[in-house]
Amino acid sequence: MTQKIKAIIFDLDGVIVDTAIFHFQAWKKLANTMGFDLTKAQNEQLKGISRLESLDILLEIGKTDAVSNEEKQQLATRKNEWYRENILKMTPQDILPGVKNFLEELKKADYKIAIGSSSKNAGTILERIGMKDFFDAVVDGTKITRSKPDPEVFLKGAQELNIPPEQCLVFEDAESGIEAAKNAGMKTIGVGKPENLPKADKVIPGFKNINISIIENS
Ligand code: B16
Ligand code: MG
Repeated sequence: MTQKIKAIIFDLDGVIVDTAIFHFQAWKKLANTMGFDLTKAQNEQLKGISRLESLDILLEIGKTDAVSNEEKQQLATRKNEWYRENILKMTPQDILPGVKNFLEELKKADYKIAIGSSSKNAGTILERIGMKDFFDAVVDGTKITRSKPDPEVFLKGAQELNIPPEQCLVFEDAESGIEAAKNAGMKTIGVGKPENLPKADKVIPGFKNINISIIENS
């Protein structure tokens, strides 16, 4: 018998806010300074992955090897500074369309809600968009040691909510995040284009016109 969903865990970048575009712009700028380009399709590989692991993938894309650990730290810091210039300008207006309504509906219906993000900047973003105290739990890149597709971030979320993983459903915009949720034994709904999220149980383009019947029918 399928278990009744009691908790919903949201990825942050690309689901609640469109920071995925800021990550892309900053990685592209870094690639350009090293003499190569990063396409939107290649950028899909970086979504949901930690900063340093993303850098390794970027260096592979640019066929740039022999970079010392110290240089890697400097490159990652440079990317993060560019990225932060954009997120520091964010306001509550940057919450993606339909998201706030959907979250409020979930709260009214007594679902537990959490954030499960790989980002070390999640706290800053939640503060900027006025949602720091909105969620029942926030698990981000500062609380985990293994990045998606490892299930750690979502298992910690379920644990903090005190709900078994099989009663959790995850919204994710990255294939690595869908895999992480599946590895945690959770149901998944992808946010984005179906071709980028082949392993998701279901895919929606965003939260505009979406209501909680999508959970009840999962
Ligand atoms: P930071 P999410 C992820 O956030 C992003 O998708 C990914 O592109 C980024 O590299 C990662 O966070 C680490 O972010 O550099 O801010 O620590 O999608 O899991 O909310
Ligand atoms: Mg994401």
